[in-house]
Amino acid sequence: MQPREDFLLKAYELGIIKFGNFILKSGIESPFYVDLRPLSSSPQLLKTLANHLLNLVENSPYELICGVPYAALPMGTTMSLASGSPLIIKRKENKGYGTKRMVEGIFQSGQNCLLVEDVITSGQSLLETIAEVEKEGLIVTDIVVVLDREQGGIQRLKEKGYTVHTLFTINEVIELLHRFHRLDDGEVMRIKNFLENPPAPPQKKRLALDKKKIQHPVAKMLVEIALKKQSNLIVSADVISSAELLNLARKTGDKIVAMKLHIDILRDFSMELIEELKQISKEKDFLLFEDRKYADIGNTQELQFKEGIYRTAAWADMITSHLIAGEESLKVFDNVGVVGIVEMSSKGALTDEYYVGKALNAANNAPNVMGVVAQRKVSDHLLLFTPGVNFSSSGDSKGQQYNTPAKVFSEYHTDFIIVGRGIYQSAEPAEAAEKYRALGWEAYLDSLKD
Ligand code: 5BU
Repeated sequence: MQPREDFLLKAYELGIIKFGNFILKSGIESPFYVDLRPLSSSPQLLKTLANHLLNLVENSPYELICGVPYAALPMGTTMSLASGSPLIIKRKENKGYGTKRMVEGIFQSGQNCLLVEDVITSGQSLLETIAEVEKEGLIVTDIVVVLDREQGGIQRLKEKGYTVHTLFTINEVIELLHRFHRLDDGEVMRIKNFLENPPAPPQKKRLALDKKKIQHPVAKMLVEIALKKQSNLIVSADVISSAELLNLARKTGDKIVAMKLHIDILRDFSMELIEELKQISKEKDFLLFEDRKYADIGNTQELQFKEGIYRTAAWADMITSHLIAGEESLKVFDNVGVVGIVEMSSKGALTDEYYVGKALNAANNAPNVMGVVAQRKVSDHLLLFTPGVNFSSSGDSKGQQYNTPAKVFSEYHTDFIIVGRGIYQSAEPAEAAEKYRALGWEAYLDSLKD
């Protein structure tokens, strides 16, 4: 018996592959289930596996090793111990607790990092990990995988130019287990049939917005409007006169879920304007969102929110607030949905990884926070708002940086796009809003397919 075969049979005895009926994460019913985590319970087998994996990559140019969490972490560690190549750790997600970066360890930009993965299916999670590792300035050329489920993942990675080394394919595992009498003919037939004709995953009936564990009443209202209007669009009405503002509200009101305001840039603010705006927002069913970006101690924020000439507390459904003053200072925003600023769109923004983690922590702890502004997916239960969206421009001369709706929905998994100049500076704001609504919604639906 070859050493690889011996390893596989021993690993099988540990329970790394089970046969029967299993519902996978995708909703597909599978006749087998693979879980390599029990390997850590046998240090000897883990060592043997690490040596097999190291043999596969002996001619690869890596300087660092990174195991994709969690199952491949012990594998990467064991490979690091056996080879002497340093290990780096990629966090599974930035949950906002603590302050850590996405990749931990000592490394320099430009170093080549070998990724280690336990099982590859569609390749999606590996692609996401690669993107994060590359974002740190590391170079990924080679990936080593213990088991390929032969569902297109390897192909996807190869198309993107990565070299993938696999220890076993699922067909090979089935054949080996059959040859060594761990599987009978009937089971092999059933599994091969499944592998050759993989069933389509059940249709996702619910939208991502629906699935978020949304608690805040204003967030619920916003999502209801979004689903009704099939729109993820918030228009940023950065105009300086009441007439322009009301005109924009009338023209775009049907297409949007909320109108975002900087009420203090108006030259002719009045409470009458607010009354008219409220009337239009009721008729056309959108929320009023004051982008005030509070950033002070609670007492001052309360005065700014409730007093002064704008009396924001009296009319805004939603407001933005920086989180820099800490969660206690957010308590003063009652009867309104707070959108916390976690990360800004402008070039050179100081909202780095460290800040994002701390800000998210504060946002998660404040019950009146309904969502956050960021340029990436940050949370499963807070709504994500992304400004800096424009079809036709890549930025302005004052630091703004733009992305297309397709990019922010597919890469950041945003919930709502915020568009200012792309709409209000257009010759036909109503048409522009419809374009951002329709193409934005399409990009959003597309992003749910992965
Ligand atoms: P634009 O015209 O689409 O660039 O307007 C973007 C709006 O979003 C504008 O009102 C900004 O104040 C707001 N904004 C932003 O652009 N980037 C950020 O990170 C935050 C807010 Br927070």
